[in-house]
Amino acid sequence: MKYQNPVLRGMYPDPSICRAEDRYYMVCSSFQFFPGVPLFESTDMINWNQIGCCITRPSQIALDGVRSSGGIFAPTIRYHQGRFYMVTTNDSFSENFYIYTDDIYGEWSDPITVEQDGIDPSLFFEGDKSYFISNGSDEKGVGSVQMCEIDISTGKKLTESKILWQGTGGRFLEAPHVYRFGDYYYLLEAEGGTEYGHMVNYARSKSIWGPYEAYPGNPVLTNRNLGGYPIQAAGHGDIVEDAKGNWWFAHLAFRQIDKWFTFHHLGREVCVVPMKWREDGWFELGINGTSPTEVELPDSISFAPQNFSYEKTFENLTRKNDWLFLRHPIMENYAFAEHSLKLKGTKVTLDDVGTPTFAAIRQTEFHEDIYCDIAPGKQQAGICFYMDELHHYEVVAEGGERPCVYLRQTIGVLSHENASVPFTGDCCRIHIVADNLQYHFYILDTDTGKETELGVAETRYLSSEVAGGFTGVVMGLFAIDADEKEAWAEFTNLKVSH
Ligand code: 6LW
Repeated sequence: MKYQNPVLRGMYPDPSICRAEDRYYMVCSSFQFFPGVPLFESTDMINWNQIGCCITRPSQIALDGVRSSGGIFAPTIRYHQGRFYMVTTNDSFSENFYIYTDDIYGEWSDPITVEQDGIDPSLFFEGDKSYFISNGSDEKGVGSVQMCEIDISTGKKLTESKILWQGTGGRFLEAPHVYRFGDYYYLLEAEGGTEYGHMVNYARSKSIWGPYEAYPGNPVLTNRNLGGYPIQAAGHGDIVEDAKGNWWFAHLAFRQIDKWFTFHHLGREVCVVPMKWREDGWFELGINGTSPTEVELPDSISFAPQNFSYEKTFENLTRKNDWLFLRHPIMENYAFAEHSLKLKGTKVTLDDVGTPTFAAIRQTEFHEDIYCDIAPGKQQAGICFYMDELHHYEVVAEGGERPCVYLRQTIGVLSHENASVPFTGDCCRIHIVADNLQYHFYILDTDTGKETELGVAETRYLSSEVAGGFTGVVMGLFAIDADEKEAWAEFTNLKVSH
């Protein structure tokens, strides 16, 4: 049977996976968004179902004033003696911490910090010992994997941090994980930067503290030589043996927008590839060391068929899993109802490193068809494709005496507004057609069915290659009110289809 990569689409970067009996769990990074660290469950490693987020309380994470792509960096999830641990970095405060839960469907603990620097922390448990691993650098600034033993009940270090391995010389050594498989400890990491040169390397040792011997076939996985291939930047990932003895590697990658358009705007996504053991105790990842768009597995490995089509509406999107907010949202400004969302704008705009009234969902496919009715009330309200505060496109509807709607595009310090189009009544219907290269924005006259184009915007200026950073595009409903009149805008009939 065949499956398609990415298995999880849209901004779900830096995956980490673990097994608890016959179920698999995955977490991803979330940066300045709240709630943080989305959490998924799977029974077959191919189909992933979101069951919540690990960070659900503002008290678990400092996000105020955190710049875009700051905040929560790569997490690791581990299951040990009936307890789940999620360890990550708040990069904006250079703080490594973990939280835990005994109920994967419930709330997670408050954070426990660990005094080891570096990013991409991981945990390894052996017997009653707990090890804390992260990237770091030596006194000359050369990237390294470092580890210490900790007391898992307090986070206190029980040993000094020691450098285990310095990788293969690629830039940005990150995503280290330590495993014990058979006689060896295996140390996996990623190098090359989370871009087109991304790759996975590993080494092994009979002692956890090393010395580690590099796999002679490194990089064990990379798409860096597949120029123009739809999936690029295969790297940063994690290994799991499933309950039937099959081995898997889940990792980040992105889809570039076209063969000769080396841009990606949907963020880093999750691919899964098989892992194969060799007789000499080394392993191989992927298909000939690459991560393809389609993987054929032997019939003995069964999984449910994938379904990539969707229709997202107010009725089926959930607060728990789907809606994202910037930093620490002021929830009194949001009224979620079964068939609508009402928003109360403040003077915080989409250009600010603050918390505008903005409820977003990830854009998960290049091609999307979007409808929404907007009643702006006495403020500005609209739909925004948001990469960061400097890169976003939005349809803005304005109420008042002369209701109108227009397209605004912000690309760095450039801001452009297309001509506005008037509408009658309180409400306008917006239609947006997204493809890999462009967004087309329309206002639709519901009486005549006639569409008037508001403008066209190019996806590439919302890409990571233009904007920088580690996030991807989200589509948000927003309200802005410079006078803070306590007015409400209402959104109804949202339909996002693919
Ligand atoms: C993450 C690092 C990386 O912590 O990007 O691909 C950083 N890798 O491992 C932010 O996602």
